[in-house]
Amino acid sequence: MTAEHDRPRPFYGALAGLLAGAVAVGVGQLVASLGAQDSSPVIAVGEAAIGLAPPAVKDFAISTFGADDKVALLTGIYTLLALYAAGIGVLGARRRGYALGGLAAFAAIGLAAAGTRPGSTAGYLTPTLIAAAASTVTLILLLRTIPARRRALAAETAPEQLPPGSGGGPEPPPPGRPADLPHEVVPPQDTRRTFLTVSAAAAATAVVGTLGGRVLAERGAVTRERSALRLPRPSVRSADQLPPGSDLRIPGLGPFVTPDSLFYRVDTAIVLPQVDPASWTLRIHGMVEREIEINFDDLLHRPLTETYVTLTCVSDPVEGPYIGNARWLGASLADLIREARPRAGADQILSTSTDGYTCGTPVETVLDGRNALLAVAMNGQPLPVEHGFPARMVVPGLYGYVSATKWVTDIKLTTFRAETAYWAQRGWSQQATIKTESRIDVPTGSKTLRPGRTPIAGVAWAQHRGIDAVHVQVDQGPWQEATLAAVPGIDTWRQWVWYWDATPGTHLIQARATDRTGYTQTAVATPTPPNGATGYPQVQVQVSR
Ligand SMILES: Nc1nc2c(c(=O)[nH]1)N[C@H]1C(S)=C(S)[C@@H](COP(=O)(O)O)O[C@H]1N2
Ligand SMILES: [Mo]
Repeated sequence: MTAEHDRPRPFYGALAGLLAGAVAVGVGQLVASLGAQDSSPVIAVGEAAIGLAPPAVKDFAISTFGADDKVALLTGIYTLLALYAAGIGVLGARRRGYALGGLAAFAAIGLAAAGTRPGSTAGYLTPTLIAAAASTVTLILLLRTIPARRRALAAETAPEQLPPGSGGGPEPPPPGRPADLPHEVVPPQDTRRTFLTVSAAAAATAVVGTLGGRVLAERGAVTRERSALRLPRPSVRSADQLPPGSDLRIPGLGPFVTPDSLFYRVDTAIVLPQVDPASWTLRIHGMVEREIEINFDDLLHRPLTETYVTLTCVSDPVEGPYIGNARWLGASLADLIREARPRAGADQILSTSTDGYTCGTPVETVLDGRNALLAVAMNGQPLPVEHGFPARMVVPGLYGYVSATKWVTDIKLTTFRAETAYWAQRGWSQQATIKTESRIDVPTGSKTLRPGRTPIAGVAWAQHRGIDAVHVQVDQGPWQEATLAAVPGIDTWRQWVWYWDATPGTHLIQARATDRTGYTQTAVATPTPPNGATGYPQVQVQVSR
């Protein structure tokens, strides 16, 4: 036998590391579920990673993974964690110090992430500390009992050849030199059995911790509060009736009102904030003459407006999906701000959500008469939790990151000079009006078309300016004016269609929108950072003979 056989096999080291990592995740999740969800080390690291990602990375994540960006992030974190844990195990099997050092580094990252979560208290450190302790115990127990190749061999072939007097369980090898021990010191079968027992216990802890954590976390969910909520009827203006013809009902064209299930979701929350309306309050303070605090009941008793507004994410690329139109019910945000009597010079409404996300909106825009809302309902139902239950801001005409704060509980009047909100700190523009843009929904270009009359249809938007015209171009031909659908106002997108007499061959179709100020969307292609993508939407189509 060669010296190779004397060393612990890397497989067992890796397994020990993975199990210790799984214990850390399970225990961390379980302990976190008893308090703040985002104090779990994995969640805290994930949310910190979102916060640290430069705009280009955020943009890449959103354009690559879309609404699954959080699943992708967590998958990435778990993959890195697994590799790291396996590595610690393999190294730790050689030298215990490596394992302990690796664990300490892991704990330090978890503590740093959890300790810097918005609103974090000393309690935020508990899940990571307990997880690290459980993980350390697991790893040490497993590393001690890793069956080396010769031991395993001995256990299989000649268990009765154990030296006498060694039946009292595994002796801990001296720290740092487990591999150099003479194997006969540890009874192979006991060792192996211990390794298997500890492994099974570790796996069980990981599973129970993760599932238990999920169950406990769901107890804190506000699903029941949401279904119990009775919405008042709109008192100011009802948008119940859409003008006839607002939906062209062309197959493949997105519906005028986006169903909640298809509505895009963009936010920094890995675990959705669960905000009980019974304890929700909104405070308006800062550069105001009169500080205001209202609770949810106060909010529901205010005059409520219902209106259609199309939300758009600044990260929506040309032809992208991060835009959706809904019917919102809410109180006038402008009235609330005015009641607080902003002081001269206050130009920014800095809104904050329960999870510490911040957003800066120009005071001037909110007060200019548009339907800026503190919304409580979306499409006739209380806001879905992922869309901000129980209250969010909706301001027609501004990208979501500068206007649409979900789970909003704090509004501070300040200046753009004095304070910079979350995404603006990360390189996006402090102020960003939604650009005049359009999208081609049909044809998609994926199917070969038949020659003859074919609808080319899509949506165009220039919220709070309104869409005046959409033109379509085939190859380098003339720009043709599309037919526009009806709209309830100027704050939504607008469907359009142009019927093309398709001719055999390959063609490039482009579109461009013109808003009611007379501005036509630019052909210049720009990426989404720092304030929204531009360029004509284009579809390449094949038409058969
Ligand atoms: N609390 C909170 N509100 C938020 C965000 C967020 O990350 N946290 N993201 C904003 C962004 S970037 C957009 S585009 C809109 C998206 O709203 P939706 O998820 O309801 O579609 O929410 C805005 N409100
Ligand atoms: Mo966004």
